[in-house]
Amino acid sequence: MSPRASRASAPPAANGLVAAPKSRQRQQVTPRPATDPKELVGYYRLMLLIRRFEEKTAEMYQRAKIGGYCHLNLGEEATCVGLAAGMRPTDYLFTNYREHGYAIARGIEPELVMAELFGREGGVAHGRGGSMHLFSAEKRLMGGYAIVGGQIPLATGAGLAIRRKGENDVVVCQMGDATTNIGAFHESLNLAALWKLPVVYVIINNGFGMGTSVEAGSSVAALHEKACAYGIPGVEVDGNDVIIVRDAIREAVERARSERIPTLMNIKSYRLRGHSVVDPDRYRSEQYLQRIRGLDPVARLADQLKRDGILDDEALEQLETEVEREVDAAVEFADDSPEPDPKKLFEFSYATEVPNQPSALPGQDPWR
Ligand SMILES: Cc1ncc(C[n+]2csc(CCOP(=O)(O)OP(=O)(O)O)c2C)c(N)n1
Repeated sequence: MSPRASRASAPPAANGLVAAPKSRQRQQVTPRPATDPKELVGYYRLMLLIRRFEEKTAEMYQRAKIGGYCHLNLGEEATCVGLAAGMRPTDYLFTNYREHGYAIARGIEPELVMAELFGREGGVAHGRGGSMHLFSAEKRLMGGYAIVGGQIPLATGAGLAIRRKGENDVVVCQMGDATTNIGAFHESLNLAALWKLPVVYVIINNGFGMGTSVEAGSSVAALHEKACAYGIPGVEVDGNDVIIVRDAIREAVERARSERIPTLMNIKSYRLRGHSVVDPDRYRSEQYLQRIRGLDPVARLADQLKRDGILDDEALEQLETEVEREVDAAVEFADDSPEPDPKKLFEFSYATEVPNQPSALPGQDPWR
């Protein structure tokens, strides 16, 4: 599926109401240059790393090494890698709580991510964030947000800050499909369009918000069409192909940078397991699961690499061994990393010292 873009300006219907756009203009993303085989192998390795990392995370959760909520990117690897590859390293990324893969694709060491999941001092957020709050100012990953839609106004504000400072960076704001039903989504898109903010809103549409399908939760199931309410481009993208995702993101990011036009992207993907690691996933039929397993983006890229004569079975096996070693090393690092000192619980809560910075632990008198 090629990315489809619509800049909707619907004609008034006979009753005077504005009709929803029926046929959308088909806009091919700028023809892409052939991807360098080395680059393709790099993307595959990263996708495989995310796949094995997330499988190991599920195992570590079952072993009680990880606590709290935990959501995996299994099945969404092409969106993680393609999204990161379409941005400049200096652009900002805001995500929801399903973000381990984005953090790794952004260049954060898997060991720092695993240590964060274990709640250890050596984690990327010093163990203060956990699975849903990965953060790295250095890599411009601005979090990991657990409140559905919480990242959207913040990402929009970051776009406003960039604009006011006259800087050249772009903000990418990732979210799930169900998040497009939240009020902050609409308020943010309205302001971003009105103020011409350099923000790209990226829906990773895995078809479900917990156990509710897109069709059951949204009056408009083609989610990119929600862009027409704000007069900005809405683009539908095949999220199982890393190159298609990369090129679609790149085009939207560069449009935001050079023309200050925000875009709403609807990247269609699938999650191979339940909503979180504790979800038994009873609301999806075996038939549905079989169909989406057949679309697996990691297997699809491995097949392509073999078909194009870029990697043979032996080379694929070699990559598998390397990646498994890397994931085992991440677990070892996390296991060896110390627990944070409870007395330092509030460290890293604020960027600068503020007079009313809380220092009391839960249960203690905050005014003492
Ligand atoms: C404001 C708010 N309401 C409800 C929840 C509970 N909740 C957590 S995840 C989720 C579903 C979100 O689905 P979606 O946006 O499609 O993202 P996905 O999990 O598929 O990545 C809900 C309702 C929450 N965390 N925050």
